[in-house]
Amino acid sequence: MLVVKILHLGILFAVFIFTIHINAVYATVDAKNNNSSSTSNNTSSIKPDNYAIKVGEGNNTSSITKYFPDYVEITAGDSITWYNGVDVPNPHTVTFIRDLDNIEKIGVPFSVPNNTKFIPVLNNLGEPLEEKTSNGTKVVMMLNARALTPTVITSGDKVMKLKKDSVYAYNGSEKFVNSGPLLSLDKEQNFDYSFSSSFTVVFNKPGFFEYTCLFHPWMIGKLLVKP
Ligand SMILES: [Cu+2]
Repeated sequence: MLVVKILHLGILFAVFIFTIHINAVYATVDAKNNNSSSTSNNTSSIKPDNYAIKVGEGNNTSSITKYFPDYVEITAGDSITWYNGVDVPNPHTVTFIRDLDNIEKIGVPFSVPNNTKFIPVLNNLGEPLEEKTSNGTKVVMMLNARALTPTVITSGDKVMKLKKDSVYAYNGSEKFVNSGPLLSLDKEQNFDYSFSSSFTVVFNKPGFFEYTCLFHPWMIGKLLVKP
């Protein structure tokens, strides 16, 4: 029962914490090819391309939770830079998840001794979302740093923290590759934490890959990396 509640809370966190979205039907494609190349010739003399994908679109009345474009074909060695395209501080992530067991949710439960006291630092504002259990511990919901900062979890379960606005070389075997929340440039000051405004991934390994947004799991992006 508790587990069900906690799972539910995790979903609530993801859906609830940030702005409510109007998932409007919209189909503008805004692919920018920063270094356009007219050939798909795969010789080492061809300079890799960098593609830009806009993450979300909209303003203070309507927000579109979609990647623009949501499908691209690139060549091994190319890179993609994702950036937030919303006019208001509305965060989205770019998150590659190898399988469902590897999802890192925004809010996750932790067990602490029952007598643990949480002391607010902001003018006595706030209190932890917690629940007592029968075994002398309590369960508190915490924000998950792996969801909220640029993070990679390798196939060997090594957790790596990336820098803000990182460039990461994806090898296709990672369990979890996450941009953390991306915010439009100049919108970062709306939060107490310094988020990224872009995330760049270099794709050296051919394959078909999908990614999503941890806040809006219905946002799906796909890409084909050709040899
Ligand atoms: Cu999103």
